[in-house]
Amino acid sequence: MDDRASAAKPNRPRLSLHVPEPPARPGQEPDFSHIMVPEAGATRCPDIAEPESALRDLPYGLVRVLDEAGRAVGPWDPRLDPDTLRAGLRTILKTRLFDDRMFRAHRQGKTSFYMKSLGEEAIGAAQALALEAGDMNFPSYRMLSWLMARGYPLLDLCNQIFSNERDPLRGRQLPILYSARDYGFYSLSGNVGSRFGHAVGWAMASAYKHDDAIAVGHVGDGTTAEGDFHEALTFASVYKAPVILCVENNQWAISSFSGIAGAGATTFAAKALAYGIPGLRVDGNDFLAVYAATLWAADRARANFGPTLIEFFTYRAAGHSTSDDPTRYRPEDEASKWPLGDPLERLKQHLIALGEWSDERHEALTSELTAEIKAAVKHAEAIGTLGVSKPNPREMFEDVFAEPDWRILEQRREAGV
Ligand SMILES: Cc1ncc(C[n+]2csc(CCOP(=O)(O)OP(=O)(O)O)c2C)c(N)n1
Repeated sequence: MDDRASAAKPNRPRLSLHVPEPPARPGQEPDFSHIMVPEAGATRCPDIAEPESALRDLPYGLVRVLDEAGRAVGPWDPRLDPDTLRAGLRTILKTRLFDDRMFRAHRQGKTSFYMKSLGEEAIGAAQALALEAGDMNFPSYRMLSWLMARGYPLLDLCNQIFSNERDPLRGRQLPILYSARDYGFYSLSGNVGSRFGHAVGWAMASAYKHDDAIAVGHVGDGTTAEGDFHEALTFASVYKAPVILCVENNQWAISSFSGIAGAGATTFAAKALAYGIPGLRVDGNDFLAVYAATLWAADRARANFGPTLIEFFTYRAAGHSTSDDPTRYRPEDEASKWPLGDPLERLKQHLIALGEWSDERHEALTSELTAEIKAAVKHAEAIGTLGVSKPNPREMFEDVFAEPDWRILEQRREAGV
């Protein structure tokens, strides 16, 4: 075959297929030298009324507010008061401590599955605080910090994760696929990408009804390779939906790196250009930058300027889930070398630099939150952990459709409940 091809076209180079490879594999030195980190404050902050045609440099910048010394600098500084900053810190810390506790609970056989958001907690935390109560988040599974910021009860989280008889979703979902409409948190789905279209549809409905609520949707970098991503962007652009579409570029899908989803060719924020909507690229480990970019996009949406695509540039410091072993596909110490640091440490440093926080207060908060989590876990354990107590199987057929569908009726009959 090869011989025939070269004999037929002697002057042509042979084609070669480009298969992207991450810069480092297990056993090699982590290599982030390809990542350009602009100075904090370097990316401009345009007026929300500027047309998309004037914003085309933004997808190639990186909105950063916190500098190396923990100071807030530049035009994107949201000038938050210390109470909001402390609320952000508390949320990030609570999410991290809860994640750790649940990861251990999985190893102890108390739940079947868990996913951490380690390193990405600033995104949900800042957005939950920046957006309003009537707005709706169509989340990815690394958005626990949104629920933490909005005060969702820890006991309900534990009951769902332990799959016990008080599971608020009555066994209809995986342990970490939460649903909490009253907290602005639309049901999660195991089908990655499906929430993007729903976010756009919900936002279109809000505009159609002349309401004032906006939607925010999330996908990971890997999920941008799904058709749902592109369909959602088309609808959002055509109907100028009041929606913020977010890509959490945490560098990895399960074991495939972001290059497999196209990161080598352009930025994820730049995907917005083809749809004629603004794209922002934002330091996802910088609570202030996430807050400011979210507000900017929310203000645009509320003023009928339409959707914004935001790429949050971050790093998934933990494994993909409890089923994953990241040491099989990336250097073990890669997370510690991430050039944009740790969102918890950076916000803590900022508050300390402002004179609004201290190591002692941080330790006291850690103890307080640890005790709160421990109490919720103990309470949920008393109700039951995996396999020990269960919701009544009959309930999984209820509250699925407004009127029970014939399939539901048939399945319920077959199950004899
Ligand atoms: C439609 C669909 N395809 C594949 C999967 C299997 N799957 C679950 S998570 C995942 C990786 C997603 O990666 P990314 O979007 O980057 O999110 P991250 O886990 O990095 O936050 C895949 C392929 C799925 N759940 N749904």
